[in-house]
Amino acid sequence: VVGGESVGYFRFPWFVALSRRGKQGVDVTCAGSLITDRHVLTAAHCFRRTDRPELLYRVVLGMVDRCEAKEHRRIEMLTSRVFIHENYTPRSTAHDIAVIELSAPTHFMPICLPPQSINNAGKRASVIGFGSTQVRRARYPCVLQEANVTIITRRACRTSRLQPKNSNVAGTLCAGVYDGGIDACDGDSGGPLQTQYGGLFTVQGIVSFGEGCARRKVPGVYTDVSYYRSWIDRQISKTQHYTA
Ligand code: 4AZ
Repeated sequence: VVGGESVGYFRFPWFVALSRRGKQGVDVTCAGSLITDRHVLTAAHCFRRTDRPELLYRVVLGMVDRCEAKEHRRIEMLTSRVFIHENYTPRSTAHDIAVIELSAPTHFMPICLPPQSINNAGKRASVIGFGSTQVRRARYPCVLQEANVTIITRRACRTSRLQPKNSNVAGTLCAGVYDGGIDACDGDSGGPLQTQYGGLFTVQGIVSFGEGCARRKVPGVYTDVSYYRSWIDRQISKTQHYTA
C-alpha cells in the first residue's frame, strides 16, 4: 500500500496474509479476507503459477507486524480446497476471484459481504495490505498499512488517463485518488477494499491489478465483490456441515 499509515492491533481481524509454503519467514505475495469462520476471499491470479492451489500458501491470521517472529494472536492455517472462478484465465484480468476453504474453522472475526449488485460510486473506502509502500523500487513494510481511497464510476475509470485493461468489464470497480500518491501496489493482490455501512465493515473490492501504482489519474482496479455475491455464496455452500 502506497501513501497509507500503519494499522494498530485488532483493527482488521479478517485480514489474511497468504505466504508461500516452504519459504522462510512471511513473504508478501498475496492477501485475502476472512468472510466466514472457514472461508477466505482472494484473487484468482494469486494462484496463476500452480496446478495444486491448495498446496501453495500458508494462511496467516492475526498478523500486524510481519517482522516479528511471533505475535500473540498470530496463527497459521492450512487450505483444504481452493475454488477459482470457472471463467478466470491467466490471459485476462476478468473474473479475478477465488474462495479458499480452510482446513478447520477459525475464531477470527470475518468481514461482511455486500448485497448483490450495488453501486458504490463516490463512496469512501480503504485498502489494507503488506504490499509495497514505494512505487519505483518495491519496499515491503513490517506493519500492515491502510490507505483511504474513493470508489469511482465505471465511466470515470474508462476515461482515466491510462485506461487499465478490461476496466470496463462488468465485475470490476476502480478506486483511487485523483492526484495519485495513494494506492494498492505489488503484494497487495487479493486483499480487501473495505467500506463501512452503519459501523460494519464490508468488503467491496478485491485488489486485482493496476498500471503501476499511485499514478495521477490512474486508479487501481478491483474485483467488484457485489457483482460476484451469488457466486461466492455458491462456493461457501460447498463446504459440508457448514451453516451460515
Ligand atoms: C500487484 O501487483 C498490484 N495499483 C496490485 C494492485 C495495483 C498494482 C499492482 C494497483 O499486486
